[in-house]
Amino acid sequence: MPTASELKPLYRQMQLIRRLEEEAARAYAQGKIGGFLHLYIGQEAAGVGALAALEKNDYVITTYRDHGIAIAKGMSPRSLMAELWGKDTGCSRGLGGSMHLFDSKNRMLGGYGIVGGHIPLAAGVAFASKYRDLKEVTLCFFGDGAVSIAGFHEALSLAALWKLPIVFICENNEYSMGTPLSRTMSVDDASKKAPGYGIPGDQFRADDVLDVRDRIRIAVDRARNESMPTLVELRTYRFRGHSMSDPGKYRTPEELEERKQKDPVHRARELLLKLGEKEESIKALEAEIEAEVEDAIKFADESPEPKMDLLEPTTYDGPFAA
Ligand SMILES: Cc1ncc(C[n+]2csc(CCOP(=O)(O)OP(=O)(O)O)c2C)c(N)n1
Ligand SMILES: [Mg+2]
Repeated sequence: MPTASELKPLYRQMQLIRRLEEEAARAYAQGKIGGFLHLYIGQEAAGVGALAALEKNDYVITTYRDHGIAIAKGMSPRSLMAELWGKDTGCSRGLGGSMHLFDSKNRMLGGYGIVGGHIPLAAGVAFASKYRDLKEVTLCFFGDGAVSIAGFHEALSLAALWKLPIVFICENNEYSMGTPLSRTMSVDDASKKAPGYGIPGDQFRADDVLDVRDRIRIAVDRARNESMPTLVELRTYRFRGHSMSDPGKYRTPEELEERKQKDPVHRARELLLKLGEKEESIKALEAEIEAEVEDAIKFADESPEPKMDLLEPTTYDGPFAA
């Protein structure tokens, strides 16, 4: 039986991510954020649960839908929001934006816009840990759309062959932009591909954050102790459009409503109450989160723009390229 004290910090992270992104959507509509903005709303239990299975020195790498993963790996809300606002105080000095969050101190290695492009990079990170004989694990997140990309197959093939300490996590939210799963994958479950590489697979719904933590921990332990990769498919759903410019006409309002009934953040809140946490104590926690979100917005609003002289050295062979 789980306890309220183990669930509370995970609920805190999920609610913080949810509120930061709701405010980011508002800021986008106000023109404070440029470029793309892909929200993680609805998928929070996947990232928060999986990262709860990691040790501090483990690595994570993910797609452009990266805000929740960055926060769950320890990035500060100020650093995130300032990056979304394109400000100099952001995690990538305002030059990367939403899709290119990066936080080497917390071992969050991005934020990648090319579908599936980062999966071989993740295998490289895991290779480096193994080569240096360090007991570190790499978690690599990608969407269902990436399973049909060459990089996915190359990375899994080598990770399996070289027995790399990595967990591949397909966040299957049923759509690649507006294209449903049935039109992009030949099987209904990405983890069915694991036996083809000779590695273990797992598949389950990512609605319950503690369940996600416990199941991913099995794969993380396998990576750390046996240096054996695992391919996991997490079934999830995004409540917002693919990005801010997507009106979502490819799905019915009924489908969306039905999925919202399983909202992982509400579910964690209800479970907290069932486990004996008092309503007032949850409200106090939520007030604390609101203050943190407000502080991050104020910080982003008031931060300076990136300096123009960063442009050239960060594009080619300047100090950042070293
Ligand atoms: C190689 C490549 N092809 C196409 C695109 C355009 N594109 C951006 S996101 C996306 C859909 C990816 O869907 P999925 O992997 O399921 O991730 P989700 O957005 O659902 O999290 C596509 C096709 C791209 N960024 N990279
Ligand atoms: Mg998808």
